[in-house]
Amino acid sequence: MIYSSFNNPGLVKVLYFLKSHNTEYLSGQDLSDVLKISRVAVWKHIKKIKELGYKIESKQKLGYRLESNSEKLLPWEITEGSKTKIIGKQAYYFDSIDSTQNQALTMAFDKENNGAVIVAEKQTSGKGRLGRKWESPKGGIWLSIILQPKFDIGVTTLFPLAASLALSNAIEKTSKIKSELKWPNDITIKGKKVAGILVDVSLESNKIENLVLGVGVNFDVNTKQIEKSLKGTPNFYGVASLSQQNKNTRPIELVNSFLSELEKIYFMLNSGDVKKIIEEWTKKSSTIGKEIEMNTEKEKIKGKAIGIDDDGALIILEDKKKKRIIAGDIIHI
Ligand code: BT5
Repeated sequence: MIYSSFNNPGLVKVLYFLKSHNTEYLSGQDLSDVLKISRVAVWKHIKKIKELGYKIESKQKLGYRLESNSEKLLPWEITEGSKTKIIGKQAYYFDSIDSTQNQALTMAFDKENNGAVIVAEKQTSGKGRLGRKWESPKGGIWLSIILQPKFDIGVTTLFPLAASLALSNAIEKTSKIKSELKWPNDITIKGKKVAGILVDVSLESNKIENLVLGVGVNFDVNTKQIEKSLKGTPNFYGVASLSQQNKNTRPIELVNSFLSELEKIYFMLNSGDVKKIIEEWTKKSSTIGKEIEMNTEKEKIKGKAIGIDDDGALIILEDKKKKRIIAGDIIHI
């Protein structure tokens, strides 16, 4: 099942009319007259709206009233709810998909799709970095965003860190939960991973053609079950779920806040303003100041993380010498 923000204009019209009049009952005839659609069409849309998880009270002789919203991340909830200029102005919702990242990658070259958001209720083959597995059952927020940025190729390595900062800010704003940033792009709560970020970049003669940002948030998932299936996988260090900390936030509020935060940061990157992002990332980071270890095929690196460079590289002190780590998985020790 696929819905886009633009292929159901009738349904969206009825829904948003009900939303803006949710203190009163509206008859099928009222809706038909005001919205200039047939009564049969009104009835069909109401039926579909209910199937999508919105609660609509219907009373004989009085009509319909929207009682509550759907918990699904439906595309019109993203386009109508986000206060952004580019990001989230188009959205696609899949009830199930292999990977939103794969889907977004097939759409990323089309200029029309700049800022489009692809959301899935569950992924059957979710991806982490380096082709790893990303567990994506129902209850999480799994989305990818297509961007065609103006910034220089050098900014691509900082972008995932900036995106994780945007997500952490959005979590704090909507749920009042403090999360931490683990280099390079993980978001953690009490040392366990609550969200992961993946960025695929496509280059054309040294310029960024497009960039696909994948975001996975354990919003309301069974952490024990996921942990059981992930034991021993690379970069596994426990799973946290936002719902364990706060049950009152709605997923759509978090997504819309994230899109605003992301766009703010995206515009800063586009205008070359990286200092503030690095400062804020460092403030929220659990890595800086810690002893860390990293095992690569060639060597074992061990030292104290002291900061990040303008390109997002981690600077560590190893035997009093400064070293830059550009990519990889680190362990906090
Ligand atoms: C990431 O990779 O953290 C990037 C995750 C990106 C997922 C999103 S969901 C929407 C979009 N569509 C996709 O197909 N992907 C993106 P990395 O840092 O490499 O971490 C991968 C490791 O995290 C795995 O090897 C596991 O150990 C662990 N892991 C997998 N699923 C997890 C989960 N749900 N919660 C916490 N840890 C998980």
